[in-house]
Amino acid sequence: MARKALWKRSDKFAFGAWTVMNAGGDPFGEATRPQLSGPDAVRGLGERDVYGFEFHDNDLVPIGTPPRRRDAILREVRKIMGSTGIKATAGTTNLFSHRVFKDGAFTSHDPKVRAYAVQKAMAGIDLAAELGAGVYIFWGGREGAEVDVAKDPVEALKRFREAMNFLCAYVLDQGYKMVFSIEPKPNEPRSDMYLATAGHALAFIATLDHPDMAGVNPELAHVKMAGLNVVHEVAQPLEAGKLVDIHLNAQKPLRFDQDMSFGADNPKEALLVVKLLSDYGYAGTKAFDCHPYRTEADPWDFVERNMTAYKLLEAKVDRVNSDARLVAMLEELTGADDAGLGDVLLSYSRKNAAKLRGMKFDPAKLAERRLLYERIDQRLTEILLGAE
Ligand SMILES: [Mn+2]
Repeated sequence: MARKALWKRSDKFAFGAWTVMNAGGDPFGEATRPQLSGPDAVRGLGERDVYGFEFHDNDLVPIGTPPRRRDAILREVRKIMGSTGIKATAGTTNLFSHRVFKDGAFTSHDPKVRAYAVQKAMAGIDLAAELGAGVYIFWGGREGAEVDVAKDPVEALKRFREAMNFLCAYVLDQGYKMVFSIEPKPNEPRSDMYLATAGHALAFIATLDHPDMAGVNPELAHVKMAGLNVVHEVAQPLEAGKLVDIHLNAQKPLRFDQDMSFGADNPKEALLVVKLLSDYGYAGTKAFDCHPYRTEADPWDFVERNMTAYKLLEAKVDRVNSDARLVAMLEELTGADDAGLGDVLLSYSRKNAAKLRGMKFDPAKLAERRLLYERIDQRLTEILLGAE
């Protein structure tokens, strides 16, 4: 791109190493561009002033790599981190590619597969700690079922919890400064997956031995695959103080996992996600988890467009928040008169209940208040389209 870069490292953008290592293969076709190595992926991102990279254990260290080779790869990655300034921001375990996980990892029927999965996650956590990553992601790619009669979902969730509890205790015992993050997804590659949305993940986290050690990294495309609202998907963990990372991308609703670039499908929705993160001062990394179109020869236009889209949307958020017409309409909408209510709705007490019981309301009159949703939505559209 000829345009001057709009982003800086201080924006805290991150990419999954796997996003640029994606060589364009899909279930119907072979790779369409050269396969980058893990270190080359990290280098390319670092050279483009990306703040951080996320990685699966096997993005850097393929399964079966001898220990000496592992250490050599790690030295190379550390050297690239030193020379480009890029940080390792999140690690994760690949518990889905190898056929051993064809029926799940933490939720497999086979205790040996479950034990292998936990062992692999321990090694991945060690790797992440060695590179200084403060977040460790759990995306249960194979934790699900096609045949529910053959896999008790209650038992599966118990097994999932056992694994998470074991690994939380491992992190504490090692003294690593690391939080866990669950990445929900409703389906694909399994027909149905456990922990389908941020709400599912939050409820599950509350049942862990160390709920304070775990949060959520919602992915916009994942919830969109279920036809749900991406802004709400991000808002719930944010409100719960559990948004530890976010995976930004785009997706047409109710389709296969398209993993398109941020803003590529629905710019208004993307704008509202940026507004949410910005209005509430989200301070974590903003990671892109998507991949270049299969028609691309290399991943670098893709990397630049994602960060550019975020920064342009961020500038629009400033416009939205300072637009006098929009601000006035929103104030009218949200500033209903509460005279006479006092603190009656703030907290329950017998006194407040008695007071509320005695209040007189005129629902017909209340219903007359104008709600300028058409005008507000249109004003947002105008700002997005660059109208005066
Ligand atoms: Mn993701």
